[in-house]
Formats: sequence, C-alpha cells, structure tokens
Amino acid sequence: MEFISRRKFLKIGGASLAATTAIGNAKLFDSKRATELRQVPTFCDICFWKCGAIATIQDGKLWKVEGNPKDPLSRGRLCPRGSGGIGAHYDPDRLKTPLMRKSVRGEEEWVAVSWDEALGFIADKMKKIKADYGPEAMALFSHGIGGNFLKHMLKAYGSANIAAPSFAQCRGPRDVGFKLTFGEDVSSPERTDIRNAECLVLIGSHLGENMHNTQVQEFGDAIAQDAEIIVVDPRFSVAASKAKYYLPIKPGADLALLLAWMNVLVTENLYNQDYVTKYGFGFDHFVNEILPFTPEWAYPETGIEPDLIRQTARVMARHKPATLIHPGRHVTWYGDDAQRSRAIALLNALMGNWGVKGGFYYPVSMDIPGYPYPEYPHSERPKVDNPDNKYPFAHETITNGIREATLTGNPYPIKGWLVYATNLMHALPNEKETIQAIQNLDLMVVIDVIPAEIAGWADVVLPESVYLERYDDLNVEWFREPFTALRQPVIDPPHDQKPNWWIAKTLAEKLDLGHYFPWKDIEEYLSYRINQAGLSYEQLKSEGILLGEKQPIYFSEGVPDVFPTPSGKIEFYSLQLAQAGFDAVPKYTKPPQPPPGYFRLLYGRSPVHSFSRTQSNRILMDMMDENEVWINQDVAGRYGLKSGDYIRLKNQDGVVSNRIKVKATERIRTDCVYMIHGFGHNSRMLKFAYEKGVSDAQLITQYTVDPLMGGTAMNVNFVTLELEA
Ligand SMILES: Nc1nc2c(c(=O)[nH]1)N[C@H]1C(S)=C(S)[C@@H](COP(=O)(O)OP(=O)(O)OC[C@H]3O[C@@H](n4cnc5c(=O)[nH]c(N)nc54)[C@H](O)[C@@H]3O)O[C@H]1N2
Ligand SMILES: Nc1nc2c(c(=O)[nH]1)N[C@H]1C(S)=C(S)[C@@H](COP(=O)(O)OP(=O)(O)OC[C@H]3O[C@@H](n4cnc5c(=O)[nH]c(N)nc54)[C@H](O)[C@@H]3O)O[C@H]1N2
Ligand code: SF4
Ligand SMILES: [Mo]
Repeated sequence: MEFISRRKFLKIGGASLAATTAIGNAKLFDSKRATELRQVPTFCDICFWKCGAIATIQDGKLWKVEGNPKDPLSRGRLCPRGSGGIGAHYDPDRLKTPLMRKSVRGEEEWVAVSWDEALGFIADKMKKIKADYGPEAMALFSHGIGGNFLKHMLKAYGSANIAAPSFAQCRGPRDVGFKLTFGEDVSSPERTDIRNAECLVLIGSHLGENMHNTQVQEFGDAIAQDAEIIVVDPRFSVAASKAKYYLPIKPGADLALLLAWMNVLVTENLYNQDYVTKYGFGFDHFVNEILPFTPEWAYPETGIEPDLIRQTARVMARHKPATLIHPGRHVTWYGDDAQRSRAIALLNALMGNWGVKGGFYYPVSMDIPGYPYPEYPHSERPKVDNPDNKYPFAHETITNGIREATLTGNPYPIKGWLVYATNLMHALPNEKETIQAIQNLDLMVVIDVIPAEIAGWADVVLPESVYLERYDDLNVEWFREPFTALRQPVIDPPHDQKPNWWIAKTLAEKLDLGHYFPWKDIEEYLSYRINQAGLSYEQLKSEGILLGEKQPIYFSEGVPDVFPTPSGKIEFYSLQLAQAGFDAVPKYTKPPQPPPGYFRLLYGRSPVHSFSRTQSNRILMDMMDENEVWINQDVAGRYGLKSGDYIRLKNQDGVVSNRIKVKATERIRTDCVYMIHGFGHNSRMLKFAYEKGVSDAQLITQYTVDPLMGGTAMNVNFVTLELEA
C-alpha cells in the first residue's frame, strides 16, 4: 500500500479545513479529471462523534475524507483526526488475517488461520461454556456503533453481560448525577446548547484539545458572539486561553468550588427564582445545606480567592438562563464524581437553563423502526456486574464489574470474553487486574483492526475491516435536529479483513442461532429499516444523510416541561439518594493529596489522536508521535530539567514508566503533572507505535470506585520524577 507523505496530507488537511461546501461534489465532477474521481458519503469512526464524511477515491485509491456539508454534526468539516482517518486504511501494521494463539497468553505468538477455522473454534468453545456454566458466563466488551450486531448475537446466545468503557471509565457519573437531578441524562452527543450560551463554564472539559467536532465548532461560535468563558482547570488548557476568567483549581477540589458558587447564588439571591419556584423540589432543604459552604470556606480547598469565586458566580447569574455550566464528559476523576456531576446539574438548575436556549435542549430523532427479530431467550440470572445492586444508581453495565466477577467467580463465573473495539489494557485502570481476570477465562477473543495490547492476550484475534471499508448499523441520531446517517464502504479491505456484521452473523450461524440473523446481508437489513420508515434507501446511499423534520427542542417551542424524577420536578434535595444512604445534597470530601516529593498524575486528549487507537496511524503520528509530560517550570528548574530532556515517572506502587520528554511550562500547577492518554504502546506487533511515549494507564494502578454507580476514578495516582543517570 502506498504510504501518504506528510506533504500530501497537509494538502488534504488544508482542503478539508476550507469548508468543503465550496469544493463540494459538483466542482470535483466538473473538473477535467472527473472520470478519475469517485465520491462516497459515509460517517467517521476515528472517535464516537460519528461526523458525516465524504471520501474521495482517485484512480481506485483512497485519497481523502472531508466533512459532509449536509451533516448537522460536522457541518461540512472534520476534525484533524477525521481528516487523517485514511491512515487507518493504509496502516501497514494492520491485522490481516485471523490469528490463533500458539503459546501462552500474552506471548504474542500466532498461527494464521482461515475465518472458518477461527469462528468454528470460537463457536465450539462458546457451546461448551454454555453447557458447563450457562450462557451468562460469556461477556462482551464493546465500544462504538460497530458492536451492535455482536451485541445482538450475544443476547441471542443468552447473555446480557455487555459493557463499554464509556460508562464506568468516562461519562457514567455525569449521566447519573444529571438523571438524579433532572430525570434525564446528558448523553452523547451532549444536549448542550453551547452555540447559544452567553456564558460558558468549563470544568476540566478541554474543548479544543478534546476535539468532539460539534462542541468545538459551537465553542468557536460562542467565542465569536462574545460569550463570557470561565475555565476551571489545574492546567492552562487551550480553552483557558480563550477564557475571561481562568481558575487554576487545586486538583480534586471542584466540588468545593461548586458548593461555594451555589452558596453565593443563593445568599445573594442571584439564582433564577421563577424557574426554581416552578420546577424545583426540596429547595429549602438545599438552601440549608448549602449555607456553610462560603467562598471563604472553599478558599483553602480550591486555592481560588473568595473574591474570584463571588465575581464568577455573579457573571454566571448575569447571563442566566443562557449560562451553561458544561457537564463534562470524561468525569471519572476522584470517586466523588456522580455527586460532583450532580452539583454541576444543580448549578445549571439555579440558572434555570434546562429546556432553555443557551442551556440544555431536548434532543430529537427520526422514527426509524428496528429490525423484527425473534425474542431473546430469558435469562435466569441477573447481569454479573453489580451484585445485590451494590451501586444503586448504575443505569448501564459496569465494565470493571464484569472484570471483578471474572477475577472472583462471584456472583457467578465468567469464562469467555469477546472484546470488540476496546483496548482494555489502556481503558481500564490497573492492568494487572485485567491480566489476572483474563487468566481465568476459557475463551478470549479480540476483534480489532490493529494488534493493540488487548489482542496480545487473546486466544483468537479477528481482523476487522476499518470503517472506510464496511457498512455498519444506521446512526439514528438524537441531536438538535433529527437525522439518520449511513456508513458504507468506500474502498475494499486490503487483506482478509471482514466487517463486524458478517462476523456476528457467521458466528451466530455456527452457534445454531442463524434465525436471529434472517437477512441475507447487511444491505437487506439497512434498506428494510429505511423503507419501513417510508424513506428512500437509494437517497440515503447517495447523500449519506437523511434529514428529518424540524421539531421543538426548548420549552418555549412547546416541549412539555416534565421531569421524570420521583417528584416530577428538578430534585434540589434527592430523597432517592437519602433513602440509599447517600448525601441528598452533595457534600465535599477532600481527596488524598500527593505525598511529599510526589505529583498528581493528570491526563487528557491531543487534538490529533483518539485514545490508544490512532498511534499506529502514520498520518496522525506524523503530527505527534510521542507524548510529553507537562511539569511546572519552577518545579522543573528545581530538578535541573528543561523542555526536551527525558525522564521516567515512578508511581506510588513502584511502577516505572518508559522515557518521556519533559515539557517545562508555566501552564500547569506545581502539584501535578499532565500527559496525553493513549501513548506508550507495548504490543510488539505495533511496530511503529511501540514504546513511543508513555502510557498513563500503566501508571494508573490505583483507582477509587464511585459508590453511587461503580465508575473508576483515575486521577488518584501520584508520581515522582526519575532523572536519567
Ligand atoms: N482529540 C480527541 N478528542 C476527544 C477524544 C480523543 O480521544 N481525542 N476523546 C473523546 C472522549 S470519549 C471524551 S470522554 C472526551 C474527554 O475530554 P474532557 O471530558 O474534556 O476532559 P477530561 O479528559 O475529563 O479532562 C482533561 C482535562 O481536565 C483537566 N483536569 C484534570 N484534573 C482536574 C481537576 O481536578 N479539576 C479540573 N477542573 N480539571 C481537571 C486536565 O488538565 C485536562 O485539561 O474527549 C473526547 N474528545
Ligand atoms: N488511563 C486512561 N484510561 C482511560 C481514559 C484516559 O484518558 N486515560 N479515557 C477513558 C475514556 S473517556 C474512554 S471513552 C475510554 C476509551 O476506551 P476505548 O474505546 O477502549 O479506546 P481505545 O484505547 O482507543 O481502544 C479502542 C480499540 O478499538 C480498536 N479499533 C479502532 N477502530 C476499530 C474498528 O473499526 N473495529 C474494531 N474491531 N476495532 C477498532 C483500536 O485499535 C483499539 O484497540 O477509555 C477510558 N479510559
Ligand atoms: S470528531 Fe473528528 S474523529 Fe470524531 S467523528 Fe468527528 S471527524 Fe471523526
Ligand atoms: Mo470518553
């Protein structure tokens, strides 16, 4: 396969940044080279935002991917990762054929086998597991839309033990905190009306580095309209550089700040009284509880001056209801995360912005019926992840709960894992626990596109075609405008890779579950659903997107103002929480602090990478091929370090990292260090990304579990700086 040079990519990137609308299909086809070019609409999969895209194929080769102007999410522009998505197709280190393990797990020694042999082996093992332990002993870890058909297959087999890291390692606590307060969660794409916010508060959310496309574009819109931006972050992020108020908070003290802000709004009568009177439940109790938490009380916890706390609270109040306190997304930080998220929900409620322009809108979607499948078999045993409802507010399956059950055999044994599109070694904290759990399995299958770390631990590795080479399930999106998008192949897979739907269907047939996949191929499935909705599949294929009719999204436009909480109102005081033995109004507990000589390890996103999935993508690695550790410049000076030096990090449990480059900077507090997540690969099969940079996950041996919902907080690890001899 041709390797695309940086120069050519920059050309591509440049073209995609200049709004594609201007380039459009028409112009390409009008040009003299029209016969050499073919364009196919699809949607991106370099992250979970699912931006509508148009791929161009020149002389049978994939040339570029740009935003689809019809798509409400991308508005015709992809982020740098999306533009670099073609690198996933061209990656020479891709998995090419099914592999079976030759020696012990983790040794990465393989025999190439046929699909028939690989799937036959898996089906036999799954049948045995079902006979010996029951179908619930099989679990599926799956992230992203590509997992839909495998989920269907596993439910048909008889197991509901299906989990994604997007809940317990990412947005779970946020969604729980909002659900407890408003009765509904924030979901993905977030229902945040950033575009219309007059004041936007970002607590950690590092939009601009976190590149979720629509959010970043709307952030740009808000800035252009002079929205007042308040950023709370121990690190001077890109977003902070756009802010009028930057609050360099002591890591872990956000809940103290939130309580103090609410205290000011209540004691100075600055909250939205009409809204709270109309929709609030338990407000008097809430006020009583919030009174002790003055800005003076919060100051020693947060390091933020009381005057600045008051001033920023007043700014928020001035713009209400169009003040949006962003709920964040990756919020598994300190273990108080669901309660901190609930405090964010309450602060928004004080602004009166739920269901209101500039706050949180009500997302809408198109009515596309599902495929009529037979009913799933009834399971006698509840899901394995949350025994005795230990985490009473978990409303999705807890990944680490499945891992725990696999380790302990309680509440019942888990004997097989199917792992689809999630690199559990980088996504779950404490990789030792993951490895120990895997050692208890009778069957470990990984379906991936590259030989990620998790694949190294599999018995069977199945190579999937990348998103540009396959159909996937429909994206019937919930958003500010209703639409449905199609992912379709733009180019053939280069080797013996297969799409997830084919893998799921073929495996189901080998498991004697073929009747759960009654369609001949995925196009029959897709066109059936679209036709049942009275829409044209041909139009969807040619345009990539079908738009629905505009619907109301605010209370003022006629959305019913109902809150599906127990009280039917916004719960300032939560009886549900009180009854379950938790604080009905959030309270602050100081998280453990770094011991002397240690720094708290923080991590986040690079605009040109997604998690641990893009470091083998040559185009994206050309822009950033290792991560750096941000160290406060005074601290670095004390250690005699300067930018560009290499050091190692050693955590509280003695884990020593690879070498990592120092970035000495004023842009971070003195009590923490920071790195981009996803680097430091140790899979030898990832020839290009191998040992470039450091994996935050390897240093995250400790985690705190959120008592409300079982999420794993990971900002609780400390490191020392180990200088090279
Ligand atoms: N380019 C790119 N964009 C992405 C992704 C990607 O992989 N690449 N992933 C997407 C996904 S799934 C998610 S969940 C999001 C995650 O992105 P976000 O939800 O925006 O952010 P986090 O990863 O939680 O937080 C990282 C930021 O929080 C700050 N921080 C750390 N500790 C604290 C603290 O105690 N208090 C405060 N106030 N701030 C703190 C860090 O300095 C950093 O700026 O990004 C999404 N967007
Ligand atoms: N230490 C640490 N842990 C974290 C985070 C962090 O910042 N630091 N972030 C957390 C967050 S917010 C999230 S959302 C999760 C993300 O967790 P994951 O979704 O597990 O993220 P990745 O590490 O990118 O792993 C994705 C895997 O899918 C594979 N893949 C990519 N495309 C395809 C495809 O088309 N088909 C198949 N079959 N496989 C594919 C990739 O090669 C990779 O192995 O991690 C969480 N865990
Ligand atoms: S935000 Fe970027 S990587 Fe994610 S789907 Fe959109 S273009 Fe692709
Ligand atoms: Mo996430």
